[in-house]
Amino acid sequence: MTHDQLQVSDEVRAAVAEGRPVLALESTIFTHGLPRPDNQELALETERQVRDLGVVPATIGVVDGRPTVGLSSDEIVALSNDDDAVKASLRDLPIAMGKGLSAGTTVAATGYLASRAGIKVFSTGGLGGVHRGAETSFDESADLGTLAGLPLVVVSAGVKSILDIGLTLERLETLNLAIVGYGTTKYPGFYISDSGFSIDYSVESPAEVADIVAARDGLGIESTLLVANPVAEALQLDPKLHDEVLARAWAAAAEQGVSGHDTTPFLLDFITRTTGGKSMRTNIAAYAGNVALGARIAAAVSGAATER
Ligand code: PSU
Ligand code: MN
Repeated sequence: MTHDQLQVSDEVRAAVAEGRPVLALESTIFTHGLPRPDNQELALETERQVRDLGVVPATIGVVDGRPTVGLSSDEIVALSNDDDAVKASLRDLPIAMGKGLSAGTTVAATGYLASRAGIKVFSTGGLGGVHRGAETSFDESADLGTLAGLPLVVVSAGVKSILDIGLTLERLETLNLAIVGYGTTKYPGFYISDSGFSIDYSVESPAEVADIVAARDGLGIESTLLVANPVAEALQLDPKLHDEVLARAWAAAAEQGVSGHDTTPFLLDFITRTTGGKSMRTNIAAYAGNVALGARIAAAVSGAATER
């Protein structure tokens, strides 16, 4: 990719060059993950939140065929309201470029572009993973394989419980994707603080994450460190409601024959509509928590942090 093809905003380019903290943010969350107009509000508010923490936000997406790191507010608003914007994972990027399409970028595509621009830390809502029934459908998000080859830190509230969490954790192990819980060894299920699955390690501070990253980079290991950051219990979706709605969402997807890259948006939309906005509140809280933590980690990784 030449510099002409990858558009990096002046602000992001300068911050990366000077070693100041930058936090990458994805765009599928607002093009395909949330209904309007909350999607646009969330994306803009997230950028403000990152700036308030003294970190440069780099929202990443594709504008008229141009992969862009550091979308402007106008571009975020346009993408949020573009009916023609596609969902682009890594494999779709060259196609979107060739065809001049606009696109929301998934974690895989965002992580790739962030890395190309020299950014090391990326916050998202929920990571893609292994779908239920993957043993026959083979539906595993490209997020996993892609992050396995990128030297990033990705903060998420786990994978959404629409996925098969046990199988996802197995795949993370196979792919050498390291995972630590932030303040917990209970793996979060995005809408719920504890998915029922455990992970081996927790970390207690951004500085501890920075130490792990320094060790990884020192060894020349180029795979993402995943930081699982649970939503506060007080803000989680009621676990009983969660289980009920989830069962109905899967049934609806099967009944309507939804498959492939439509699966994640379909299930998320079903859950949002069915819980009457309760899941949305959790979604927004979880994302805000990941953004705040990602910003602190970006500061720690860049050496700009004062906290220890
Ligand atoms: N998980 C969520 N919300 C989302 C996504 C995942 O809770 O919006 C998006 C992310 O951009 C993720 C993508 O990278 O869906 C994964 O899609 P797929 O399963 O088709 O790879
Ligand atoms: Mn898929």
